[in-house]
Amino acid sequence: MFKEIEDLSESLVLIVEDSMLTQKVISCFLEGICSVQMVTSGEKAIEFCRATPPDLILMDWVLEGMSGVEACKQLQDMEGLSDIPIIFVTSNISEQQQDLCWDAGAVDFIPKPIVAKTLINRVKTHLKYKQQADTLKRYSYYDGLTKVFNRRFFDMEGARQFKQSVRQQHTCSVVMLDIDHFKKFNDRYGHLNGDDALKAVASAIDGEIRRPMDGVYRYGGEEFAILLPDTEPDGAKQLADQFVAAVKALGIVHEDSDSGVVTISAGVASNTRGECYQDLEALIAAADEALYNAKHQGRNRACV
Ligand code: GH3
Ligand code: MG
Ligand code: MG
Ligand code: MG
Ligand code: MG
Repeated sequence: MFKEIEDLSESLVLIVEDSMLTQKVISCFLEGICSVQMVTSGEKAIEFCRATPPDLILMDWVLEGMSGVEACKQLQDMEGLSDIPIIFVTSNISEQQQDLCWDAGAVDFIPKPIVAKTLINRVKTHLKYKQQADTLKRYSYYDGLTKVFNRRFFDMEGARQFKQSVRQQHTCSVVMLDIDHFKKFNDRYGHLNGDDALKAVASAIDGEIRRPMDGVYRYGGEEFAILLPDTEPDGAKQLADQFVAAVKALGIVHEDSDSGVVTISAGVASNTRGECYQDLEALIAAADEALYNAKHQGRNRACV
């Protein structure tokens, strides 16, 4: 779910520097502005970024083993790490070195000996840019009302995951959910209460998700889709039953619903070796058909 960020103190800067003295100087200048982590080589920087992608990297030029430029190039080519801004920190930077630095994908450089104000301002500027870029990215992937992923991201992620599962010959599953008699809920309790119910339903569904690769998406008005990579039909059905139970357990009063509270219906479909679909659209159509059956069998249930 989407979370807002406010200041730079939560931003993480990785310092790649083999001189203890320079490490101390930089971390002293940045104290109180952002959090700072140190590594002493390009190899360790890559390892660190894989586990914990920082918001900014301050990269030394001359390092033991891989050079700073080489580490910068490798990071720029790695999936999910290419948007981490890298600033070189280096002495006597020649015109040729400046060329190399830009070509490797750096966003800036800071000359040594380090001037405190220059370091602080460049770091602050790039952290703010990074934060704004991250925020925009989040806004473009999340639904404003329910804070789960939006339809736009579903179309991107769904297609990518479907192709990946076919390539790896893994089963992937999708669950389509629809709130029962939601028009009547709006008619009786008003649109604002309808919005609150939608938020509560989204949050209840999200609360059942345990694996980081599983995602909840607002597919349409009061419809949600859940993408479950590497999930067999039994597991997907079990999770769908959990969604149905979790929403009912919210106990949101709905006098025009059969059970007296807000409920959902769910349809499950899986792309397996035995039952394979041509594309994501075909898989969704199968889940929609199952959802239709759930509605016709009396709602408040999940069907395969
Ligand atoms: P069924 O059980 O067959 O799904 O009936 P239903 O009334 O839920 O289905 P229908 O598709 O007829 O109505 C969906 C309703 O969802 C209508 C619409 O007003 C409501 N809805 C869609 N998006 C929103 C939203 O963002 N906020 C609110 N409050 N209501 C929404
Ligand atoms: Mg060095
Ligand atoms: Mg609907
Ligand atoms: Mg509905
Ligand atoms: Mg089937």
